[in-house]
Amino acid sequence: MQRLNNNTVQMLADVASLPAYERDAQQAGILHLGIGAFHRAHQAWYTEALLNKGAQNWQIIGASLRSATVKDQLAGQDGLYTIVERGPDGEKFQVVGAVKDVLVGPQAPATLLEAMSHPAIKIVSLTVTEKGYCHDPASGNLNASHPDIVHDLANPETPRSAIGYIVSALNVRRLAGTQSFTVLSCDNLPNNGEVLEKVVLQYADKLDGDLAAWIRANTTFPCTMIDRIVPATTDTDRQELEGKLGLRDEGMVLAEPFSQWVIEDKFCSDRPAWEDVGALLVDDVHAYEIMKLRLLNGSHSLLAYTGYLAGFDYVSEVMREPVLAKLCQVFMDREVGQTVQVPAGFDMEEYKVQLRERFSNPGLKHRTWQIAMDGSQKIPQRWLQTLQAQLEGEGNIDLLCLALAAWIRYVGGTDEKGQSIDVQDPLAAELRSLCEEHHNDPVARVNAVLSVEAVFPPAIANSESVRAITADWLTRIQNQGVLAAVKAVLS
Ligand code: CS2
Repeated sequence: MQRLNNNTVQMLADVASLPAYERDAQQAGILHLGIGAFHRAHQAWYTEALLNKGAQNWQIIGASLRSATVKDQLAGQDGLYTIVERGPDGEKFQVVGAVKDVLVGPQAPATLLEAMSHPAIKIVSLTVTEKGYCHDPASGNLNASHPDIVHDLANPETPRSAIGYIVSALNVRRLAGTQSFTVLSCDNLPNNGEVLEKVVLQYADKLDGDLAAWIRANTTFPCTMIDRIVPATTDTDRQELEGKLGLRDEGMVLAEPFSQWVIEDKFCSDRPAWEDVGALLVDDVHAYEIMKLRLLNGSHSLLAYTGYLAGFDYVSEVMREPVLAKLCQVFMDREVGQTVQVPAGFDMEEYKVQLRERFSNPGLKHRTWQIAMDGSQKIPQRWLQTLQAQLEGEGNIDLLCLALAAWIRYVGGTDEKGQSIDVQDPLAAELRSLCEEHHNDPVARVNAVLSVEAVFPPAIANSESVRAITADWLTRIQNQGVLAAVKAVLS
């Protein structure tokens, strides 16, 4: 089967929208670290819309900091790939040309650093997931004993972490007298720009105080809120698309129709006019971030752990189970919604309904297991800040504690049928051994897990009510199974 590439792309003219600009006449203006499916369906999609409208020199050089998978996928395709946008009523295909090249850090760190240091690059953006920030999620400080940070401080010319690459590239620009680039975090962290700025400056300070001072004076780190549901692509997806297009596309991504990008307008260099293609450029992203992280991602994680334990593979299946759909609604209405300030012009009730419709989209096979990954890095901003706000306001915390109990049950590593769970989490081993140590005692198990300081702030770890309600849920989940336990409370 022929591959999608410059020579074959015109064969798709009748079924897909294609790049409407001269790709070879464009320079790259953005270098993106972490070119996974999410970036290709989100920031690259916005940028493509702008290139299609005639914008110049904003193509993207993508970089992977771990594997060569995306490079290999796009190598035979001249960087072209298809976005399959799938809603409840059908699907649309768009071939995207925004990605000029893909580099792989571990294969050639010097090449990646050179690309980042090129004056044409105005923005280094990143989606490296929560754990890619090498920080302590509870305090926001750089984790100086993180193996990649230890390595990068000793070998700044061949870094491994995003932080190491950013600081070394900024150093090259400083020494060459080149203008700084803007560092644009696009990960699901609250105050993502500020979190990144803090770890970058703490890291730079350890290398060279003058460099840290130069970064402080010359570089900006806007905050962003990013939103689009993009499940990991599977081989079945690729095969299905091949049947529909008559071409093989190894780099395809699947996404829902909905998309949102809110960006703090704080760039130290030129930027694309993303506001012309639907992004919102604002002075303050905070309210949007909180709303999205607590309502969307918070509910997503709740559905992922309870749904996985109840035996569901996909989020849309979880939403078809009335008990869990109701749980999601009550969680939003009674607990999370209480802590969220609605950004101007937003209708919160409509937003919550829309979220549940998005979760129910049967066209997306979004695995509960995928969302359940890296819980220790995700739950602070998804649940714990909400929990803290509810504790301070003496609000309801029952379902937040249920969420915690389901997570504790999950990281124990065995599901309700006795099958082992492939728990993917930087703290997986520690969490599992805490659970095993207190296998027969839910109260002790909850106390032990809540004492993990990298995840739980003292206000939560020491809260008697959080401990008691969570232990109670864990006992009920163990005795009755998660569905029956939830049903007993919500019906
Ligand atoms: C999900 C997110 O995997 C996860 O943890 O909650 O990737 C979610 O789909 C996106 O943030 C939606 O914008």
